[in-house]
Amino acid sequence: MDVKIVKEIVEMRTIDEAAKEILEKAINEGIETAWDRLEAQQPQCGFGQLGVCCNRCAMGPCRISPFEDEGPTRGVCGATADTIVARNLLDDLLVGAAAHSDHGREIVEVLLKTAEGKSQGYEILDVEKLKRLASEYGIGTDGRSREEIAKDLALAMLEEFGTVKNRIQFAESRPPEKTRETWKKAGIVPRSVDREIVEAAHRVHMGVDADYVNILLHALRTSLSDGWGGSMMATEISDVLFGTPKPVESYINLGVLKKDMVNIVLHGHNPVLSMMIVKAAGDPSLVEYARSKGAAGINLAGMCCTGNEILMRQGIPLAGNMLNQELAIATGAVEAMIIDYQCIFPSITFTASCYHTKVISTSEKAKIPGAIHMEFHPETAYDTAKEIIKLAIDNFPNRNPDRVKIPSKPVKMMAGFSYEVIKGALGGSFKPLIDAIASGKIKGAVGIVGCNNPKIKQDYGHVTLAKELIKRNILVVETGCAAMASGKAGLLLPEAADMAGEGLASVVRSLGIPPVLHMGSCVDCSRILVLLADIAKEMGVAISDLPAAGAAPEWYSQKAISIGAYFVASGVFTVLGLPPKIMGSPNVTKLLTEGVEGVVGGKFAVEPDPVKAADIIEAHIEKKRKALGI
Ligand code: BF8
Repeated sequence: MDVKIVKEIVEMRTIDEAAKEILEKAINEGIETAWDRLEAQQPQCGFGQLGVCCNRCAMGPCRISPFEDEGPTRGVCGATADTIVARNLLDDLLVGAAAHSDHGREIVEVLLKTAEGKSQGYEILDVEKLKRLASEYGIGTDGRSREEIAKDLALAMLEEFGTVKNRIQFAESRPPEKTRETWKKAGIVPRSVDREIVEAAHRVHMGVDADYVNILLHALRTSLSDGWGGSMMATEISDVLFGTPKPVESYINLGVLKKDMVNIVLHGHNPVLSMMIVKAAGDPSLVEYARSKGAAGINLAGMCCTGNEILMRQGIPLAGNMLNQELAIATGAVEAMIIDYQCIFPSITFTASCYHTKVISTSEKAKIPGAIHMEFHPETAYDTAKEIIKLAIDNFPNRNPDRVKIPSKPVKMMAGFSYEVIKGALGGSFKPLIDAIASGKIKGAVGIVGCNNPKIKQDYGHVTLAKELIKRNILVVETGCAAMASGKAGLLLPEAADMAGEGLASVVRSLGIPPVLHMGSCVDCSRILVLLADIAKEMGVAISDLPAAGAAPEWYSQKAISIGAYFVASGVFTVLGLPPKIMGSPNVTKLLTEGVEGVVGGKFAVEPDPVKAADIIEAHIEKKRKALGI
């Protein structure tokens, strides 16, 4: 292809400079990526985009015409556009909530096995947090060993997935009373994690819930069981097992791969795998083995949220976010991509087949044709981790140096801003932050979260919105792929204060922190919930009263739908960069963008232009400040 045309294509697809270099290489080598497949799918189904296609029973598939007087207005069962759209949305959301929560359950199970001495290589690292959580659950700690406490805590949490307790502790003890009141009034207090998800799956069956309002209320309840349940347990117990994050410095983009080392990319979500690989990669016998194969050592790089987990706790560099996954392989420098689950393109084995890269799947839940499956179990975790790394090392001599291209400039960043670190930096109380907000130095705070989506130029939505907000003296906290986008753009550095408004800049400079704070992986959006809850409690208000908002400028995932819904259900105004598939029902759209505010205090807006999104968010923050009298 003509060099100029290739450059133009690349410029349209991403703002990540390192990704541009490799995307160019991929195009020249004929390697297909998600951007090509999106193009091949054009035009995408209009009915599907509007959410009015129903494919859940064998009388269908049915579709409702979006145009009045044109085509059927009911499916074979009689479902209207409202019913179909609401059911489809709940279906998406329950899948997202299940993904987060199943991940959470696995971590709690590892805690249980570790407490019982049945796991290999894991330990309880944050004993203080373990004790704090145990007290929250009413579990005694005095005179008891960490294992005894951990066993009781793990069992109490595992019960919250089922139907025995019918209450989720964090959803009881953590939100401000005023926020919980709104849930009680609306009848959406989550009862248990699995119960809400299973009930959601029941409700979307033909002939069950046909009332769109009722369906959407359950969607909010299901999302709360994720945010204040499954995801929060994932975060807290990951901290107990692997340590609560503290500020770390590291590097990001495809330039973190090393020419002379065995490169292993860790891709997926659960730190149970990635943290063990990190541990095993430090084993002197493996480092020696890598040298015996002609490599200078073993280089680990994170991808997607499992990358965030090992960055936050160990400072392991990040190769990039979701749309970087195929490009990492296209560098020609990756010996192994180790995956667990979620956000992993099934195409990566196809990409890998064009190079020497081996894809190693590890979860019995997530096998990919073409991958080598080496199943990971807590009981044998360390041994399996070593075996996987050995396989990567054995692959090093197969690398073809003529096909290797590694971008030269990784970007420095700072991460590790857990709830505890932020509170600690403020001197143990949120009062200084509240004072800064009251004085107007900081106008408010926004959580930018979520994914990449090839429908939006990679990282453009995230980075533009973050820059706009900090310029307007609005503090930004981030997780997931959004945080990585900011990392690549240099926003996760204290020096980025230069891009912030005067007030915000003065506050973050005095604390030595960046104006955009990396709070972790997507399940760590629960850290944002706790932060908001505690600030609201200190101010004696509901979360919905705070000058705060959420945004997901480039979301793609069903998990992001669940996150957006639990933000809204917790009282947070949330702006999406892409419309969810609901526009085929004006009633559902109106309820989610207007009516729901009167019920839970939060609502959705959709704005693809990140500058306009910043305008909307700023106006919302000003409105909330005024209502608070500041
Ligand atoms: O769980 S931000 S693309 S990696 S879904 Fe996935 Fe989205 Fe990235 Fe993290 Ni979250």
